[in-house]
Amino acid sequence: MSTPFDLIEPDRPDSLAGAKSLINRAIREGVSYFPSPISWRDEVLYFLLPDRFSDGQESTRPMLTREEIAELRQTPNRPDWDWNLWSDSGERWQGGTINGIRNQLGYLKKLGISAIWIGPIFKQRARLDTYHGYGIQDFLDVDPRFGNRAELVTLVKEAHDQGIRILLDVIVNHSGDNWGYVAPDNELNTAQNQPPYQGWANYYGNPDDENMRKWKLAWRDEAQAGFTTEPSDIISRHEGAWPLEFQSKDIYTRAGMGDLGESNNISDPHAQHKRTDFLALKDFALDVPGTLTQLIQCLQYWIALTDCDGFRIDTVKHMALEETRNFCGAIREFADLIGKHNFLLIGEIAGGDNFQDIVMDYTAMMERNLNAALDIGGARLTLSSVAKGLVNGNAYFHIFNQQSQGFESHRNFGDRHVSILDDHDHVFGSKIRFSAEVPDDFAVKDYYVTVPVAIQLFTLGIPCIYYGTEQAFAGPANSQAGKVQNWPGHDKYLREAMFGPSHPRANFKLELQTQLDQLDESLPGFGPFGTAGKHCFDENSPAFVRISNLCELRAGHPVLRLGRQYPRQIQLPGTGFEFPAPGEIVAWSRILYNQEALCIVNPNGVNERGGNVVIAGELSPTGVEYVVIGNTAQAATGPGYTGTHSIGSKLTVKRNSPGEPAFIEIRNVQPAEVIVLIKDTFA
Ligand SMILES: [Ca+2]
Repeated sequence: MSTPFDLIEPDRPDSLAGAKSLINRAIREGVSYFPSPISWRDEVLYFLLPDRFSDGQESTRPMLTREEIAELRQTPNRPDWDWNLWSDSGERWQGGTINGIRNQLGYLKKLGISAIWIGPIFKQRARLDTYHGYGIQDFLDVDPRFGNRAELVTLVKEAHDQGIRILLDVIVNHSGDNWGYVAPDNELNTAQNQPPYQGWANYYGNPDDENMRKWKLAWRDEAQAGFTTEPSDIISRHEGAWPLEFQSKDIYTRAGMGDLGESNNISDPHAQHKRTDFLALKDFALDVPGTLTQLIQCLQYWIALTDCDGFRIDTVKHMALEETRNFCGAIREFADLIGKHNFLLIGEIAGGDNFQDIVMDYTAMMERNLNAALDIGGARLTLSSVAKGLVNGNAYFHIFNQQSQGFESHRNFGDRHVSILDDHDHVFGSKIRFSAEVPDDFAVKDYYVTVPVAIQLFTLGIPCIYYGTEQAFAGPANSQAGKVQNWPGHDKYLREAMFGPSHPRANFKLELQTQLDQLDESLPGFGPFGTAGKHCFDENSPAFVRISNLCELRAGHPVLRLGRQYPRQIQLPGTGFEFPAPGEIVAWSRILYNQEALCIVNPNGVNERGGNVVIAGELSPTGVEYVVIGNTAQAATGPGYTGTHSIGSKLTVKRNSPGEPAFIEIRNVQPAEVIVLIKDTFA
């Protein structure tokens, strides 16, 4: 039986003919592929940026302890530390690799992760700082700063051996800054980006428009200067774009830089936000026959070669409905053919709820052949606010009803929704993580993030945890943040290097080999909490211990993954049953068949909280018992735990009087802690 390892050739294909040859071999030779899960609702996703997660060298540096982090918070002025240098470093390649991810699979397994979404690993321009991976130059190769194709194949295999799936991050809407626009009579080396937008059907170089006719498209050399208009001049793999087919100017829209947020005519395939370049990144003309097919073949190549389990698809908002549908359909057919019958396709639709509503509903996603969409609009901010006790819990639960489209509780939104607390962009809100906004003097700062993660894990949908969440990454202390330039207004503050490099890679303007071999010793590494030289893979940190406990619960109880979902009213002293004010406990049930699980979080960061929580009276006569199966405070404390609701303890269903709601008495939940109970109807 062949495996993907048998397909690896010494060099990557120059052309799509080479890619198709590998795809055909995979089919002909009957390569054995890892099957898809039956339902992605059973999985817990973890999103990481390959440059920022691990370089595989953590054993050579000390671990940043929680004691050190606490001490840093109490040190407003650090001697020998320049915040501006640390901040500058954040825009550089830090040195994370594919082998680094391989090295940390055990850590992720222990956390309870079952699928990793890896930021784009494809080859970037040699001398640009696109460490995030979204500016691709070679669609058929791995960026050498991340590693090589064989290492990627090995990563997927080793992950599968541990029961972990791998999702690749793919970009179909645009390519990297591989060429520039040259104004009439200008030299090629003046090739520019972002000339003014030209509306449909015009474009730079259009022979039918007098003002556009003389504009040229110049391919960039290794050092980013325009050097030729002729594809035949592109020799080095660091020049122009690859594969060969991507050296045709006809597959690019060439409309210049327009408004990415322009929201008129969202369904118009020729709207400005569909045709514009993405800043310096060049829009693909997916409406030109052949372009989409070529991109599909590139990505089928990566499925055949790596045995990956799904794609997160970038910038879907900027692709027409038919283009997304055809892309996803073709990917899905190929995956089906090779035995991956539930290949995951998640769309990123930025731009807020105006756009989200178009795609974040059930039928619109089916129209696009997507499995699910990332919930990065207003819902992300609502989740964060609910978890901080700033708004009523119902604000979050209401979103599911809004988007149920008449499917109601038995369908709801389930596996069509990927919940997000933090990510690498924060399209809305401050560019800092949940934990960064928690005051330094809160005792719960190192694990407050357990609350939103519990909401993600135990509500409808596929939860996605952003790397560093389990370490409560928070950047500089509150007292130091004022010294950090652009805080909290820059993407980099969401992208600390978890492995804690001492220095970033050599300057991206130097030759690629120098970047691979040397460090830039003029800058500190962009490590977590404003440090350099210490990693943060702490399997005993307060957030890690709690989140791993919750992931284990989720894996062990189908009702927590698959059940219907009901927010629960609560009776506080002196009130009736109602949805309480912000800062009180938030409670909800999941019901599967006749089994009910009750989830309770205390979003109050300072005070303990409790109340009488409604449960499904029709399933539970007075006197029935619920048993505590999860208690994060106890998970963190261990055998010395003396608080309420210890694991295994039971609570009896009560009613104030016949006909009144059935409830159980939840008392003294500590700040930022989580309690889960279950009624085992099968006992
Ligand atoms: Ca587009």
